[in-house]
Amino acid sequence: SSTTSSTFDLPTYLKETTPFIESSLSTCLEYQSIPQTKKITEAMYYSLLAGGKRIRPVACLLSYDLFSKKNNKDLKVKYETPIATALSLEMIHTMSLIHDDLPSMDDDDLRRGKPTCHIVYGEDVAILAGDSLLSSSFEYCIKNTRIDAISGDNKPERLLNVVSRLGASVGNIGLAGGQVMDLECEGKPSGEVGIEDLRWIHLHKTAALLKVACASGAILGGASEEEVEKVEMFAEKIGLAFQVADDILDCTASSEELGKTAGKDEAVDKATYVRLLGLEGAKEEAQRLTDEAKECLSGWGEEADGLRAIADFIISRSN
Ligand code: GRG
Repeated sequence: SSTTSSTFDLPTYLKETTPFIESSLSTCLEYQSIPQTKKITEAMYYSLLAGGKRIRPVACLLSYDLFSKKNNKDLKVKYETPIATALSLEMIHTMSLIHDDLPSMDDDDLRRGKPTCHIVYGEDVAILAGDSLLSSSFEYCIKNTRIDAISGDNKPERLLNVVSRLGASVGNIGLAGGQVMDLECEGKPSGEVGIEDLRWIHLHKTAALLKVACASGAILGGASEEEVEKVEMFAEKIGLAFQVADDILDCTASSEELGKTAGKDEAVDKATYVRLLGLEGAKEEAQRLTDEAKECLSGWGEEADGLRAIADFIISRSN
């Protein structure tokens, strides 16, 4: 594994790009003119703007950069084509977090250090805020993607390709399917859940959205089908690495915070990478997946350093 020296500096990129993503997110839902929609829209914005790493939008924009020739200083101009998709991805991600935290799912009171959507707005409104974020994400993507500015041929087809992939990533062979398989496995003793089950869950719960993030950026940037596949394979590996890293973080955090979480689901017999592979084994697995991810980019030079930096960030992050 080599972290070769690169001209791309991820902290600098994030310092410039995250505020752009967040300010665009803060106006993506319209409601001022319709007072009846105040409550649901507030609930949607509450979770959308509650912080978070914005990894999926960033992955989409960096994937776009790999193919687009646009290099404007002004991010509004540089990203006029992929920004709508990047925001849609964050809306979908936020929906999945709101629903994941519900009493009938993980039953969490806190997310990103703040009370969860259902704690603030009630379970009924939280369910509807999630549903609404999901449908608004498609509307937003279709209405706001500057199709005229797409590079390459088949402009409308590229947008249709993106939207169809977004849909697939949420459904029964995506987020929702991964979540159901996760619930099924939680009902079993951890000894009956194997590494392949865990892989399937995380391929769908976590990697699916990162895959469409990278694929859609590439598609809008003008990538060929083969190029899209390479970027997708990259995303699949970092999606899995992300989850292995999460299990490692959970394990190291819960030994520090023992007692705080006792009685919650962290304490129950649950299959995780750390449990199945051991802490050292899990660390090796995360590194192996990151190396494999970078190998998918071996056909590119320094123009892929942004994506390589994301891969490194995912396993070295602290939250
Ligand atoms: C309602 C159709 C429908 C689907 C939802 C609840 C659900 C089905 C799926 C659960 C998906 C889920 C919560 C997956 C875990 C993904 C994950 C790794 C979340 C943490 O992501 P980060 O670390 O979070 O990027 P931040 O806070 O940085 O945004």
